[in-house]
Amino acid sequence: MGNIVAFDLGASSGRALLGRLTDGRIEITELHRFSNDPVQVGDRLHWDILRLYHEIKQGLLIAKNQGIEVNSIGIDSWAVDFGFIGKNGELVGNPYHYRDRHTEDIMETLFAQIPASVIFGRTGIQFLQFNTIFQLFALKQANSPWLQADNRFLMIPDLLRYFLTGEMHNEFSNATTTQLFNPVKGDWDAELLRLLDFPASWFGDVLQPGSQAGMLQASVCEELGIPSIPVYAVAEHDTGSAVAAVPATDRSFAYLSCGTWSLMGTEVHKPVINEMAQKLNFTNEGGVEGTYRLLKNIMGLWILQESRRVWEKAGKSYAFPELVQLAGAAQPFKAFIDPDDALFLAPGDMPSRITQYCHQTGQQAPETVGEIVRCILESLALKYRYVFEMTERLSGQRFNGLHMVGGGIQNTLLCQWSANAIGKPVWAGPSEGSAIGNMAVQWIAQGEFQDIWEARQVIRDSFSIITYEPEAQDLWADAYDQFLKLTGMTE
Ligand code: ADP
Ligand code: LRH
Repeated sequence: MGNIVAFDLGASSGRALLGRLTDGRIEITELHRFSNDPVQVGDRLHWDILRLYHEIKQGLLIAKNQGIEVNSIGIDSWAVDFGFIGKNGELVGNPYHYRDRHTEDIMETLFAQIPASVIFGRTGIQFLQFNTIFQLFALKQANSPWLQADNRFLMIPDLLRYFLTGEMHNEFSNATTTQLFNPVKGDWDAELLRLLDFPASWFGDVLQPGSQAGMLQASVCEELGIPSIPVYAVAEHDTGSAVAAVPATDRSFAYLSCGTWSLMGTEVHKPVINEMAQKLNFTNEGGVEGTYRLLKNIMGLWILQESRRVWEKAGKSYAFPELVQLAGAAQPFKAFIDPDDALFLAPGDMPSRITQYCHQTGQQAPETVGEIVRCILESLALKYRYVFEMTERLSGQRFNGLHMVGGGIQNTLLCQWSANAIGKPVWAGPSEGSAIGNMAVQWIAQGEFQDIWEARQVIRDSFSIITYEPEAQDLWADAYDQFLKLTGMTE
């Protein structure tokens, strides 16, 4: 099938990539890239959903103006966030950002009503304060006018797809991240909805990745001057798409999807829902072809993004490569943070929070920009080792290396340090994992690939994968001991 377009919306930026299959190779061309800027209104934090919709239409327009006839599209985005569609078919309110503070401290309140073990047992999803379940609970506690029984719940890509097609569907991979979906039953968890007093009528049919989810509606075609084309439900959770694009050869593999977040884990065929998974706070997110992602969230390059934003506000702009270079020149292992400390979740002044963390843990805080970036990157690499070993323990597998995909692999220092920290090779690529996984699912649906493993083979043949062999392992092993001690983590 000629030209397909993947719209991949990350928490920091969105892009429209054109994909073509030529002689058994994938060729991608960037049509459009745009920043994704959260909008603070009063003390609430929102996504700019209409701007994102506008940028999607811009992507389609750019394709048209380049004379490209697009045959199908798919949209993926970050997980957990949502909006409601009212009885009149219109969006009710502007979706909140998962970093909005309305779910701070709410987990315990909900656990007083429904024990954590019951929620985990029914969903297999890790506890993160911003999961949809907690966001909806917070809205309910605040008597939000969004929560009319006849409104329809749609997640971000569901919403954008609805704007394009006029059809309302919930997509599976993203639905699992709500922590309201039962992977064993394969449907929304009726019992949890009952216990929470969430009307089942909010939730619709759940489409598997690869289902056709409608056609561009007439008003969109008219506005853009393009013919109607199919819109596919892909793995609409960006991490689901990223993992679909991991160019693994071995069926047992470990991955790290490295962007705003770092998502590390392995692919399994049955959700792992047991005491150990709950204790280690691992998740089982739905993927393509009946797979699950047994993984753990790590705060990721968010801390670096926010530091950069703070420096920029203070009049000092740094490009990412410049920050990497400054880190490379700074003193190694000067200070460590646990990137997943609650201090680093909300937007704000990360350099000051790192100082606060260091003082609380009896360390000398990093001072220069290079030292701060080095502290963030080294701490991330060390946290990767921690989670890599947990993944091995929980899945009962041993991995001979780590696949890294996502924009973060452009940070070659982070890739090298990750290899050093885990003491195994890192295979980095492709950097546009989510968009490529989005395309792969469209091509499978269209019969171009037999299954995800054939797609992975073609991805491997089409993109350069860089191998980072571990170096300086003694130094990194010592640093790991220090890291565990100073951050209070136990093995
Ligand atoms: P998301 O999809 O979550 O918005 P991306 O996958 O686009 O995130 O990755 C963004 C991250 O990649 C940035 O936070 C930055 O740390 C890193 N990055 C992007 N470009 C570069 C670069 N040229 N050099 C080093 N790091 C980069
Ligand atoms: C990464 C991601 C991640 C979720 C978070 C909200 O973009 O989708 O998998 O936990 O955003």
